[in-house]
Amino acid sequence: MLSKTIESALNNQVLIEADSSQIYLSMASWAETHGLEGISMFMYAQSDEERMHMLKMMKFINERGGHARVSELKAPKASHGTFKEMFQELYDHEVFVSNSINELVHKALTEKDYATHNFLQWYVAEQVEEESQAKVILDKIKLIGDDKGGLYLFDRDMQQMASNS
Ligand code: OFO
Repeated sequence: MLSKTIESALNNQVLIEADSSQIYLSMASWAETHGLEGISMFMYAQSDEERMHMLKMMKFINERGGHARVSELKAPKASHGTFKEMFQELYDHEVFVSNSINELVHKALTEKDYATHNFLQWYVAEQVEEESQAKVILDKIKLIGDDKGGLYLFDRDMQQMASNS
């Protein structure tokens, strides 16, 4: 059975995952309207993944005797200066999510809720992967610089990443 404190902390994370899905959906749409097809496919896939993170957490809350809440979401920003800035925002957002998961893990331990602690390990591993993926993308972008041919290849790479994830 979840304590009220853990239930509300998990519900807060549900909101963050839902918010992440919205942010990435908005990035996908922006990229699609800028001819960045591969990047948009990648961002649509990221958005779906975040929704899956949200659903997984909702199921857990309900299974453990809590009540998973669906909250109102604020609209993410609709446009981005450049795709480089967009990927920097993606990276920063993943770091924010990792910090939030770490806080949750800490709370679960403090409350001696080992079931939740165990459940959260999946998110810890997922965040390591997502942060490192975002970092690899930023490194690639640095390599491209202003090379147009490089951007074309990068966009194709992103399409590949989207179909592998
Ligand atoms: Fe990429 O964040 Fe979910 O967990």
